[in-house]
Formats: sequence, structure tokens, C-alpha cells
Amino acid sequence: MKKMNIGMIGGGFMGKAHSLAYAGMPMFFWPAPAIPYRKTVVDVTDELAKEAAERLGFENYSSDWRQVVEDPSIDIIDIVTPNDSHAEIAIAAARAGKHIISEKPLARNAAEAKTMLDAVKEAGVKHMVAFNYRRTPAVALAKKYIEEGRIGNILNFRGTYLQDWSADPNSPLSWRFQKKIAGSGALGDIGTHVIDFARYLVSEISDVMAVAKTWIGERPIQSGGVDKLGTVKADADVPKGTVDVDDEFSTLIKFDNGAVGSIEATRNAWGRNNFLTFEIHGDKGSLYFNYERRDELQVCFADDPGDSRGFRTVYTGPAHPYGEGLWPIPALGIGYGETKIIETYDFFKSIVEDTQVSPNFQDGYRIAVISDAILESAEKNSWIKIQGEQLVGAEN
Ligand code: NAI
Ligand code: SOE
Repeated sequence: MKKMNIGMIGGGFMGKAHSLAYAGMPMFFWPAPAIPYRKTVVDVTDELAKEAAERLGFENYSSDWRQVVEDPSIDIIDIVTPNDSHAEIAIAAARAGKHIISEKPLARNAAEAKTMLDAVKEAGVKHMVAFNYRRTPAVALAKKYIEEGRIGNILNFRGTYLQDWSADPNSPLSWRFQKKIAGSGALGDIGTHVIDFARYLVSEISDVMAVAKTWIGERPIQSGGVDKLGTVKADADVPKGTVDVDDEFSTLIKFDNGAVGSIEATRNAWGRNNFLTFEIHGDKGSLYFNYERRDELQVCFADDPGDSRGFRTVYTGPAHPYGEGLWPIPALGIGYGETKIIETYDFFKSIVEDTQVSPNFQDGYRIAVISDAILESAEKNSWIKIQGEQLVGAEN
């Protein structure tokens, strides 16, 4: 069976998740489109890269991503570094003719994302942006029901992404709080996942009206290494650095197809962990999903008998999207790892079958345009019309 060599740039949290997916994909989806081979992993020092190679199962390691991007034996470049390096690595990888999967957000802002989109288009390589939550089977099932007309015309989408890992002011100054690295805060980090849901499930977003807040203006500087995402608390005497991104935003949205709704995200919501939800109302029914209960899709169909109409739970399993490769009985448990395995499967399939998978750099760019508009709206306290070509579905 064909093998494809991976050069993975970054060996942190997402390095772990993507490595697990490379190892696991053929175990779930067989025959696999091709076998992912973990060839070379890169981190900022040889020491970190060596440790990542041992831990994550890569044959080689390097502290120079440019060398790996130029290596003729590498087929795919996987970008799992913080947001400020996505563009430079992706553009170099595209020019070297590599297929590319990049973590989200695609870039720090729309202008940067556009340079990446232009580069992959010019090079003719396959590209994917890793909004993996849409590959949760229950989310793909919601998409299927919507496409089948089961809930009719969509009237409203309400999406949230609530976490609490940064609610404590003593949790450290992750790169996720620094504009020069992250681009934006809760918006780019987690709000973009909800924007992806909204575009995937409903339609393109046409207008936004937002508020944004930074609740904690400075945080203890961490001493380097992989981010601990709030799990360590600094002592009182640790020097502090400035937070210059949003902790929270809420926005009203209008869609191209006439639907309306809202999106909100915060990492300061005590008690919420990975509370990534949507509720969608159509004129024939409603759907509700919460990632904290990701085996379940709540459905209510208007044509159910009146005396038993109400939300009921569908547990995803073999009868549902991706069921052919996952576990043989519903509710055995879909995890974060499975969403990444499915993502890897679809990406490899697109390469082997010469199609363009979604979400791709067009989607990543478009989501960056919407994110920029949300910040502009919050700053100007006014509705912002989303500019640029409407890209949903193009080249998918
Ligand atoms: P992390 O901080 O845990 O790991 C980043 C790794 O990249 C570190 O090992 C760091 O040393 C390395 N690195 C930094 N600059 C580098 C460079 N120039 N060359 C080589 N290595 C470099 O970060 P994490 O959480 O893995 O985030 C990485 C990306 O993944 C971000 O864009 C983030 O937004 C995204 N992400 C996506 C998630 C999802 O659900 N799809 C979940 C978590 C993160
Ligand atoms: C931190 O908020 C984080 O790791 C995000 O970066 C991811 O995108 C999200 O999936 C989980 O939380």
C-alpha cells in the first residue's frame, strides 16, 4: 500500500494529537487511502525535537523546519506550531510542492491567511485547515439531517464555545494571550471553531455585530516550554506580562440565506470545560449538540406526534457518518482522538483521489475575514458587512 511521509512542525499538544491520528487512521479506516509514515518531526531545539521523535514515533528529528520542507522525501507538511509561524511555513511548503495540513486559526488575521491561500492555489497542492470538531460524527449527522431537509429551512443558529482554563488570573501568560503570536484571543483560539460550524451547517455569514472584552490585563510570565493552559498557577512574585487580546466575545450574526443567530466564546467561564455547542432551529425541527456529550445529537422534529414531541437523543454509531470505520456499537465513546483520525482520513483521501477536502485554506481565510470583522465591529460598536468574495463551497 502507498505510504506518505509526514514532516510535522511542532511537537506540543497538537503534535501529540496529530501523531496519534497518523498511527490510528489505518486501524480505523481500512483499506486506508495511504499509510501515514511519521518521517521527521521539528521543534525549536534539537533536544525538544529528539524527545518529540522518541515520544511521538518519528524516524528523524530536526530543529530546522526549512530543511524538512525542502526534503524531497517528504510528501505532507503538518503545521502544529503557534499561529505566528503558520504562514511562513505554509508558503515555503507550498512552494516546495508539499501537501499541507495547518492547525487553526489558519493565520493571525485575514491578510496573512490570504498569502497562504494564494500560495497553495499557485502551487496546486492539497490543503486543509484543522477545524476537526466538524468531524465529530454527531456534527456530521446534523449536517446530513440539514441537507436532507429534516429540519426544514434554518431560522436560527446559536453557537457557544466556553472554557475556564484562563479564568484564574494566576494562570500563566500562554502564547494564546499575546497578539503578536496568536493574532487574537478567545476569538481566534476557540470562536473560530464555532464560526466553522456556522458556515458548515447553515451558510456563509454576511454581517456581524459584536462586543469583545479583556477581563484579565496581565498574567504571570511562564518560564518557557510547552504551554500548560492554565493547569499551573504561578507564585505571587512571578513577573507579569500584558494580555493584549480578547478574553471573550459575543456577536450577532446574519447569514446569506436569511437565517440569523449568535456566536459567543470565552475561556473565563468557570465550570465550563469544552462547552462547544450549537442549537439550530428550522421551520420543521431543531438540533442541539454539546461537545461535552459528543456521542449525542439532540433532535426534535415538528412532525413527531404532538403528545411525544420534544428533544430526544440520537447516539452516534455505525448507522451514522464515519460509522463504517469507528466503533461497532453506538455510545462506546467518540473522543478528541477520533475527530483527528477522521480528519487525517479525509485529508489523505483527498490527496490520493485528487479532490480538495474541506475545510481548506479558502475556509480558513474566510473565517479569518469574519474574525477580523468581529473585532472591527466590537471596536466601532456597529454592524460590519463581511467583505470579499463569498467562498463557501468553492473548490470543495
Ligand atoms: P503548544 O504550545 O502545545 O505546542 C507548540 C509546539 O510548537 C511547541 O512544542 C513549540 O516548541 C513548537 N514550535 C514553536 N515554534 C516553532 C517553530 N518555529 N518550529 C518548530 N517548532 C516550533 O501549542 P498547541 O496547543 O499544540 O497549538 C499549536 C497550534 O494548534 C495552534 O495554532 C493552536 O491554535 C492549534 N490548536 C488546535 C486545536 C484544535 O482543536 N484543532 C487544539 C489545540 C491547539
Ligand atoms: C485552548 O483554548 C484550546 O486548546 C484551543 O486552542 C483548541 O482549538 C480547542 O480545541 C481546545 O482548547
